[in-house]
Amino acid sequence: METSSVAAFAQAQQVIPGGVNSPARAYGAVGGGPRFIDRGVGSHLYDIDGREYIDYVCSWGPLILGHAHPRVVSALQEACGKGTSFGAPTQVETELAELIVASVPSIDMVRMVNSGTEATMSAVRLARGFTGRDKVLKFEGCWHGHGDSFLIRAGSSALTLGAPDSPGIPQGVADLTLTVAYNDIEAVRKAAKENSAEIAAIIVEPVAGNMGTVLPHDGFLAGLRQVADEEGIVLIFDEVITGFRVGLGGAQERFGITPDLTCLGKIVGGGLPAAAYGGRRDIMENVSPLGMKVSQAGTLSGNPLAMTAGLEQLKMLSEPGVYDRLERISASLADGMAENLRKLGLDYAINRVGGMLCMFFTDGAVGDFAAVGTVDLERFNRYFWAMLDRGVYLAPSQYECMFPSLAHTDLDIDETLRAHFEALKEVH
Ligand code: KE4
Repeated sequence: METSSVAAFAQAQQVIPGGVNSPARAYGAVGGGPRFIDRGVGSHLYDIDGREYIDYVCSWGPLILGHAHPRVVSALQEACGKGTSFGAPTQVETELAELIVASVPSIDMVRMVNSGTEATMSAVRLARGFTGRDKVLKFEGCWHGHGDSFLIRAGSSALTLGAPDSPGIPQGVADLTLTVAYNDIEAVRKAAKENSAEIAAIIVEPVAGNMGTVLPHDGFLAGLRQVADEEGIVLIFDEVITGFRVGLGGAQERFGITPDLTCLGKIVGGGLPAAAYGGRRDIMENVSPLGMKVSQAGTLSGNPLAMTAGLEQLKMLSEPGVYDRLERISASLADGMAENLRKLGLDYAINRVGGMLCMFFTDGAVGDFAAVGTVDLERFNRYFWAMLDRGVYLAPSQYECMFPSLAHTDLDIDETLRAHFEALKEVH
């Protein structure tokens, strides 16, 4: 079999739609084709042609400790020898649940699932069951996975009416999803009044990570909390990205706002398929088999391997000084990028919270989806390839984040900043 990624991609496309098991990996946004990866070690990836990269995708967030961390690998090796899945409770599930409850301020009880999509779908179903209401309010530019209720964009109507964002989504589902501008608390208040007593949940990324990195404006999250309290709406923080990324307690701890439910994913599985939803005990005690018995189930939910990897990773993240180190690594990267922009006379925005950041190919501040819409995608795409050719592995989209890990060294940062400067010069 040819070893080139080109040949591997052609072969994969014969039997897998687009040759990938998640569309973003197909490089559709940036053109060309993906590099097939052979292995990852620490902060580096190696493709099947032996090329080495400094990795800022880190599997789209999960590998906050870097690839193949020795403690995670050895814990998994031991767990594998005891069997990979039983479909019966194991104590490692309880251990991980207890650590999540101890780490995330708003979580009294938590249910493990297999993906962030499952977590958000389940949290919304639970909010609908708990409130007896049908509508969900979400925000432009936020991604909550591929559940039907989320694949809705703000329709052509003035503000909020939903329109399917994918074939296969019934209009009836779209009619139940309201979408407003991120950071526009007045739009939220207006939608809540216009749909009074009909909204089950507000779901939000407390720091948006799917339109690049966009921070909540002062008062936005507190405003959501106030509207939810006034209107009897369940406030769901989708912390699939921010959970354990912007701090051990996630964005809710960093910004001091307590949601009713929280969705976790990525980091919580230590690189294996695991996610979770949890929150207020009086709500969670309605998840089947308890209370109202809101249905949710899964053959591999809480499987021992993912629990083992997630537990080992979260134990290491719980050690003193870890987030100070991640802050130092991430700040040195962002500050160096900003210095490069200054040297080149460029006024691009760099948004960062903890270990998630994004540089936008547009001048001036980027605080909402509309501002993100002004980026120069063609120039980003050329920059993406200029960085890849210099051994820096970024997400193939302007609408994703850079995720430094605790494995990134000062040398990695220096080499990244050198590539960044050269790549910016090349595309301007
Ligand atoms: P998954 O189903 O992909 O595990 O999680 C869905 C999800 C939910 N919520 C947020 C805030 C998310 O960012 C995601 C998934 N993130 C994308 C890209 N940022 C994963 C990459 C992909 O789709 O391949």
